[in-house]
Amino acid sequence: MRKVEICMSPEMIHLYDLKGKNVVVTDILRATSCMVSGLANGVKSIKPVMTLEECQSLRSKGYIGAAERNGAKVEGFEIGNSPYSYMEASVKGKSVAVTTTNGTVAIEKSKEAERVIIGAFLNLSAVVEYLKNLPEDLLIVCAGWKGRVNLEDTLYAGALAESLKDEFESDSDAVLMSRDLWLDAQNNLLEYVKQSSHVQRLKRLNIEKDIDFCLSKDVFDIVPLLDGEELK
Ligand code: 3SL
Repeated sequence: MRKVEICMSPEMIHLYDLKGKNVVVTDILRATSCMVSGLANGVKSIKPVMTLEECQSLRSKGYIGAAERNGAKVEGFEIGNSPYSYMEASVKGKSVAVTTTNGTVAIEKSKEAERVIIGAFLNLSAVVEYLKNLPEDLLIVCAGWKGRVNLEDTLYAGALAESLKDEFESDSDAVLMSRDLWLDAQNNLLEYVKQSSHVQRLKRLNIEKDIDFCLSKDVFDIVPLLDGEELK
């Protein structure tokens, strides 16, 4: 049987062997939710980059620049990190270059994997069905917050591991804990996630509707994959 593990923060990724595995990267609030929303709504491709400078220089090559630091849009870029910006008509058919505080770091650190898959609640079932048909072991990488574990990514990891429990086995405590957390929270996800530190942080930015949207399940039926340097 295939195996599933959960890396609760990109700071712990050196503890895992990524080679030959499928990695699902998740940053529920909000980077991977934005990526899924954009690609499902006609964004041509998304190039995750680590720095504001790289993102800025890609703008001169025709990319739409998306930049977020500490939850806020960085001045001088077209869009920030709201899933609604990724669904605007102005980004349809365009390539987006994106840098965020945690999500793009998690993607960068996952690049050695066989496949890098972008996961969010918005495409949970699509990712589950996709993974059922692949022979490799699975690692779920949570973006967390500045190296620390967070609630919302852990809940997603638990939801994914729980949905795949008949196909993927695990002897990992991270999987056990995340699945239990998900089972406890699943019927009241919004209220549960409201306790999280990142929701408190984002509240100051008045983006409650982003949070509601990012916690919606199965809105989109796509599975974004890293193809070279770009998500498609
Ligand atoms: O850190 C990230 O990658 C972001 O998703 C954080 S925020 O939701 O834009 O605050």
